[in-house]
Amino acid sequence: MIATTLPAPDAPADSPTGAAPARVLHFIDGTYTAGTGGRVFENRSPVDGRLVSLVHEASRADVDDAVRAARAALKGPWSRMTVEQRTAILHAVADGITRRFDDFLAAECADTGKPRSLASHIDIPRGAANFKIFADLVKNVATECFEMATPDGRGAINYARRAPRGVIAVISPWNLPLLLMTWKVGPALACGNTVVVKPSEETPTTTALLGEVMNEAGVPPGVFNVVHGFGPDSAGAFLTAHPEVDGITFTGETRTGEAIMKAAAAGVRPVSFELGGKNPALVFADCDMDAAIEGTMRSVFANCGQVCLGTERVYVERPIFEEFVSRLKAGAEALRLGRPEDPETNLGPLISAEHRDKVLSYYRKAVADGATVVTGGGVPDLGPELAGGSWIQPTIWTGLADDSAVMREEIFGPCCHVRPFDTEEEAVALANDTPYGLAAAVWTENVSRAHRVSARIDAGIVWVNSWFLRDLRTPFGGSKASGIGREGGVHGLEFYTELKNVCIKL
Ligand code: NAD
Ligand code: 6OD
Repeated sequence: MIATTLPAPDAPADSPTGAAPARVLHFIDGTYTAGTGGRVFENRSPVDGRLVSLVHEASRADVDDAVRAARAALKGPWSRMTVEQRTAILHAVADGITRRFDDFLAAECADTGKPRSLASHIDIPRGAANFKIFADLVKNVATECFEMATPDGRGAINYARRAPRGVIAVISPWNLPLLLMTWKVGPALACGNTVVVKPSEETPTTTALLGEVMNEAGVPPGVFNVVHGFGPDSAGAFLTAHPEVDGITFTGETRTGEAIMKAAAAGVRPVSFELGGKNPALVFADCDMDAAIEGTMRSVFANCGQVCLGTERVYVERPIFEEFVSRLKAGAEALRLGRPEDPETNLGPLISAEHRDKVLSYYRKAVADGATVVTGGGVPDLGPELAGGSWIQPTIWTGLADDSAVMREEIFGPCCHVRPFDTEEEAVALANDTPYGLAAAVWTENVSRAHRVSARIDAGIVWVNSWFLRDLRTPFGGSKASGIGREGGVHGLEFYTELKNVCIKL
């Protein structure tokens, strides 16, 4: 078996066993490599701050090597496979993830600190599903055909063909590392492209591990490549600016999307962007209150609030406002913070000390702007063993003005503001009063209202009486500052393939 790790020559002083920490390597042309840069960075556990691994940072030359391998692979055996052969290999990749479930689970929880119960239910199964769904989909995609008249009376036939776009750069975030990376690698490979992935510097391990599965499944060398590093002046910027990259698919912050879009302008390369959100939930007095509380609890606190689709603004119709706030408070206070492996844990830490500083700055801003802190608002004391982790209290506010920073900016933590409304008109206006347009949740038992309100909300995804209920055949993406394009089902084919018209004169 190929190793994602190398023994380190220099065990750091804080290694509890004195053993050398794991090393996370690049995966280029089917082989793990430390690269040429010689620099490593630390990957620390958000649970307790212990060193998880040392990660090799790609130099510009390493990124060149990865892109060169991906370009060469476009002309190799991968391009000569039938769609049946290619998609059979992608099924083998999905099966490989399932077979190595425990390895992926351990790696994902070590990098993110998220509860095992969450990662085993969502992150790892979706890692496998993301290959199966797109493998099955590309076998059944039809393209259009038009017959036309010509002056000589013989006519012509037009038909469309889809070709792979080429070398795709995949830049992924840290919140759902395997899920969000495979959500892009799955369709990219199913369409016959090759990829170079730059996972988040916070969560490199499951992407690195996927290289082993790719080799075991028979994916030809160079089709799937991984380089590690940061964004600016590092692997992310080297990759997105690389002239031999034909398209960039990115999930992350809107501001990073702006920087990547500038890089993509050189050579007019297409982008597919899944960006930030400031998602509203509208809770009408005619809702099923138990379902609305359960769904809002998940949408605010799942993954410690680090879900792009999560709710940060909750609008509740005035007659049920007090009851809703009090039940949400009780739910938040019942959450169990703890280690990933503890089956009782349902709230992990934030991803890093740096991200906790950012979220805490909003906790302070809320108070400075006059919020009522319904619950939380600070850092919990979980004892000396977890004192080095990035823990934070789940938090609920009321009483903020609609234009306060906490109401306008994405926080990406386990927190929300709850505000009353009086009419449907007002609720829709409040929901849309944001530069973002990713997702919204509507809670009502009135079916006409459900259709009416969903139609008027400016967002790429609206859930009614549910949240994060995913059918992978459906379009996924955001409007306004939340993204460009749609992935999911056939919609991703617009980005992952180049559509060509062939006109044949008869
Ligand atoms: P981020 O934008 O900081 O980083 C994402 C990735 O981009 C990382 O791999 C990072 O190294 C890389 N990067 C950063 N600067 C770069 C640059 N200049 N050039 C190239 N690459 C660069 O995002 P994050 O903090 O990892 O993730 C959280 C954000 O992602 C939140 O805003 C969240 O809403 C968003 N997100 C959106 C979706 C969606 O589907 N819309 C899904 C998940 C997360
Ligand atoms: O479910 C998905 O396919 C998806 N892209 C989810 C995004 C979650 C954001 O954090």
